[in-house]
Amino acid sequence: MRTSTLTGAACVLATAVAAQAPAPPTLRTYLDSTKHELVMALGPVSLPANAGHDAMAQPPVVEGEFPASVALHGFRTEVVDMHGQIVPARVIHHINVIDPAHRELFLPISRRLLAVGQETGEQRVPGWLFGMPVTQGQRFLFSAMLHNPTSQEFHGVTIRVIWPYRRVGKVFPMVHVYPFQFDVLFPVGDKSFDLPPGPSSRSWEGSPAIPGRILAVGGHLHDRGVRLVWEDLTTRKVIWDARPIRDSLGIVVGMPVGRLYKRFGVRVEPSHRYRLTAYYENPTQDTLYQGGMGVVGGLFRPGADWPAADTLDQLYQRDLAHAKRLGPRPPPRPAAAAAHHHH
Ligand SMILES: [Cu+2]
Repeated sequence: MRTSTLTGAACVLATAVAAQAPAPPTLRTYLDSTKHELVMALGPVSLPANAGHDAMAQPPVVEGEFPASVALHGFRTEVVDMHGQIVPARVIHHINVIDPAHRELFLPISRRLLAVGQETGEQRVPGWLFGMPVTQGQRFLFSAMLHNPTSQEFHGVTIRVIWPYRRVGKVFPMVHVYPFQFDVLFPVGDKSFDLPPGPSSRSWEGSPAIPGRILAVGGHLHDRGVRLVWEDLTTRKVIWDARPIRDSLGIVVGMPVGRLYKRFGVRVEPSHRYRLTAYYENPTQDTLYQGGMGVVGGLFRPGADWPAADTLDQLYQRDLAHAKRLGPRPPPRPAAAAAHHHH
């Protein structure tokens, strides 16, 4: 009897607290089998008007599990408010989904399954041909960084990452593919860098853990970015050379996508060395704080078994801590740079 009275009191207390504080955002992952879409939905989140990503409460990094064994062949994002009205995609600063059980292709860090910014748009490959297999119960980390450059505030916002899927059959999808990333600020830590006045560039070099073929490639640059070049230094061949797509105001609205599978892909080898260079041109007299990023990502067809993650590896541990936002943060923004336009 005594126990139930105590439970009752605790229950009343919990209800009172819940009435005051907004519900913390939670992640739901489910299959929409009529649309053949796997959905990751995070919410509710409040987005105050005119709020930068460092000025608002961010949803926590959350862990999820894939609800079924399927093959994914694309993704898109969707942001809606509590009434189901579409919220502008500009509120997405970035969303990352990582698979801590497998390593990245070019580094012993967790595999990046998805990295999107506001300009990424919808990406899709033919589902009968290509698919990224995931298994029921497989864990992932979901991290969303939001901001609200608009003058309207949004409440009860849900962020959805929607992946078209196909059941894995004996024949289809014909080719199992896995995502990879290659970032000029590899191996670990924050992926933005300052831009000095005038032309500048950043690059990183590395080799893949296993051989295989790069089947599709896309990338990400910020507004002052002029070019992204990814090359095989051993053969001196350029794999991908892209300039950003801009709107009439010069804002980067996207990057071209290289559908390398149309010419059977580009082979990469552990014995070769690869380099990615991001070129920037800053027309102002000032250093642009955290104004640059340079990354390519795409689909890879392994030519050997994909190695499991070595969870004791130093880089792996530092990267995972950073992904969970436990690692060191970038230096605070200087007051003079506060008005800088980000993404
Ligand atoms: Cu960026």
